Amino acid sequence: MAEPGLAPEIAHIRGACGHDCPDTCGWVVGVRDGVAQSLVGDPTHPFTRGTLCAKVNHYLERVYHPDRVLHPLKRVGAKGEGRFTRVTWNEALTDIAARWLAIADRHGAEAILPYSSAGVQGLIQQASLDMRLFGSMGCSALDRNICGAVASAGMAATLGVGSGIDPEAIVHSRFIVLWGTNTIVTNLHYWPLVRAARERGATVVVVDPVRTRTAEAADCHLAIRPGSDATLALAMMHVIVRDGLVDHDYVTQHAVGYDALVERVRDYAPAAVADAVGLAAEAIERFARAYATTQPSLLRPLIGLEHHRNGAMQFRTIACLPVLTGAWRHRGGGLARSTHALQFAALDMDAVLRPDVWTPGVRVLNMRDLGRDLCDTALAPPVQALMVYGANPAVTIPNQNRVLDGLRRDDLFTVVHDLFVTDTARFADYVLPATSQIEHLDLSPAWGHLYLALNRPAIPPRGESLCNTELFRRLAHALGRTEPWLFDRDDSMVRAALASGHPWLAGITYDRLWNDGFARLQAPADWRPFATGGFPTRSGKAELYSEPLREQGLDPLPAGNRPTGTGLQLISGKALHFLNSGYSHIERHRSRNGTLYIELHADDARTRGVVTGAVVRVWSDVGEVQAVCQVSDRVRPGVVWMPFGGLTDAGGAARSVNALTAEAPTDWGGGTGYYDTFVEVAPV
Ligand SMILES: Nc1nc2c(c(=O)[nH]1)N[C@H]1C(S)=C(S)[C@@H](COP(=O)(O)OP(=O)(O)OC[C@H]3O[C@@H](n4cnc5c(=O)[nH]c(N)nc54)[C@H](O)[C@@H]3O)O[C@H]1N2
Ligand SMILES: Nc1nc2c(c(=O)[nH]1)N[C@H]1C(S)=C(S)[C@@H](COP(=O)(O)OP(=O)(O)OC[C@H]3O[C@@H](n4cnc5c(=O)[nH]c(N)nc54)[C@H](O)[C@@H]3O)O[C@H]1N2
Ligand SMILES: [Mo]
Repeated sequence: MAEPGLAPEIAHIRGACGHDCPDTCGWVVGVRDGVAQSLVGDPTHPFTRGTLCAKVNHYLERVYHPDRVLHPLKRVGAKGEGRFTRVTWNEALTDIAARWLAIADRHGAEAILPYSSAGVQGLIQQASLDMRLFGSMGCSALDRNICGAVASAGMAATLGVGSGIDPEAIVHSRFIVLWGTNTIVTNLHYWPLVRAARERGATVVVVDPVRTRTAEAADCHLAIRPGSDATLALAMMHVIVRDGLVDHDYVTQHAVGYDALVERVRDYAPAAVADAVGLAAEAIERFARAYATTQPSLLRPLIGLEHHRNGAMQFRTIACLPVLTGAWRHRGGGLARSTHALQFAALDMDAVLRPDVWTPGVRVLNMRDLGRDLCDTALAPPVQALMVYGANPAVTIPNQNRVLDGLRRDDLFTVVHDLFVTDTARFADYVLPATSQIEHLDLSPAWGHLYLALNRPAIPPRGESLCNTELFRRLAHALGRTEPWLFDRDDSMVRAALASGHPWLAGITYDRLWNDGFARLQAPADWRPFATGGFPTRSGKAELYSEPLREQGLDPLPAGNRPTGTGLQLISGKALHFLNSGYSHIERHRSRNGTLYIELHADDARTRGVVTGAVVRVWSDVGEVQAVCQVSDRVRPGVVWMPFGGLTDAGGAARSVNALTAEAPTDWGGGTGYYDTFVEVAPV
């Protein structure tokens, strides 16, 4: 209690952003009387450096937004209508447990599908007690591969893993390729490191079909045709082999399949593939030579290459480049992608997820196919109950119309746990209130760097909201379960994860994180994972030729196989003021992106008779939306761009760009080719 007449003291509490983003920023929340007054980037966090982003600068508006769900809600209107009435937690939990038990009794527990993604990205709130509960019940499992899995699987075919070097080592690089990633928009806190490298003499090249903000800020932008990156990489290898730029010593010692690769790249002379790639042969020649002769050289891809039907092959192929040039030898050389695998290898994940209590052999459903599976009456057993948390599949999964048809099913019992009545929640039988990141405890392993943060709760849960772990403890209780591992406390799960004994966690204790907020994994200062080989592939070497791929009936060699279609190729990228579908219903953010729009090249606009500002019809094989037309020189002819997020379309319908995408599977890795969508555009 403060002295009378003095302002009550503000407490400053360290935490970390829980959004699905590579940056996982450290933040400091100023709290008075249980109310958050301020939230700023942690100035002591080396990656955050005291700044947040266009979204999280206004995070407290999200926390205190009038539309936040603060009590359990039960549906009273039709599915999709979004009419609910307030009920007690007891009523909601009792009914949900009874419905689940009845469904499991009648159809088997596999008729229950838990569906979650990285809406809250952290160790225990993202996945812990939920996995134990649903796993032990024998519910259907979910294959989560719309983000990162394809890239990892593709890279692993060449390198054995989906992770590369410590991204912070980029400051040592002299030639940086930001390959299918829009750093300034999606990975903002990485940009100062790119700039630092540049100040030390590095050249920055962006490979992206769209002239993004990042492309504009680079030394060179290669506006490639979408999906032709593997072809470009093979042409680069052609030049590298032809001009004697191969690090033979490295390749001989640490790679297999070099001769077969040389044979393969013969057909990929820059002049032969220039059209397919959409770049001039001389530009490819110059790029290849600069890349191979400037060391350390670093490739930095994130998601852009993965959301294609040939997504895994794109990653598998570009991962061959630093092997041929021996870039892995150098500090700051090689490839830097997600650090997810490094963080999770250090933590004791089995202690958190407890796979030992899961029912073996349960059905696995791919999140990409949610619409198809919900609509499939022949599925045995059919999905009768859906529990969505930390995800908004009505907006984010391909073929939105099919997802909505599935959610509309009268005999489907749907529960959604979220902070807001999302487009998915509008179809729920129960909407359960979730805490925001400043209301719960979590450990935050980042996928864009090697810092680990402890997110301390700064304020009590608002209203009757519950964090994910507490929700699953209560659901377990309502289901009549008593096993102690379904009721583990949040801090004990974090402590257990930190107690792995992994050398990179040496000295990183719960108490230290509680005081400092974050710690850097204890990777060696000059960590070069593959400087002397040691690739965790079957052969123990980098696999330029892959026997495991051949055994799966796939091309054992890198290949340029650009998916094609008729019409305009639609890229639907991340938006500056949204976090995937998040923030799009908040006016401040929405007004900055406006109504659904489409950018297209002047030539394509002319032949279709559409002009800037006009409302146009955009359709594909699976759906149609209305969008505001924006003639733009950011895209090349044949390519169009639309923002991804939960915008209403220009006709006022709650349709996102995923009304146009189809559930096209990737070559391997189980993902989907969001960006291999072909559309036509016409005046309304
Ligand atoms: N502001 C903001 N930040 C975010 C997010 C957000 O929604 N908003 N989402 C977060 C999430 S979940 C993720 S996974 C990351 C993703 O981060 P990024 O990978 O940077 O984001 P994307 O927009 O998916 O794709 C990056 C770029 O790939 C390009 N691209 C598409 N197809 C191709 C291709 O065939 N070849 C090449 N070379 N480029 C191609 C696109 O034009 C786009 O500019 O961002 C995270 N950060
Ligand atoms: N067309 C197109 N589609 C895409 C992409 C694209 O580039 N183009 N990108 C893809 C990518 S990379 C990704 S990662 C996916 C994202 O797909 P999703 O994960 O489905 O999307 P989000 O919008 O991030 O949804 C997260 C939800 O979690 C909620 N949430 C936040 N914190 C909590 C919490 O503590 N508890 C609970 N229960 N809920 C919480 C948020 O309010 C939000 O509604 O979309 C994919 N879809
Ligand atoms: Mo993602």
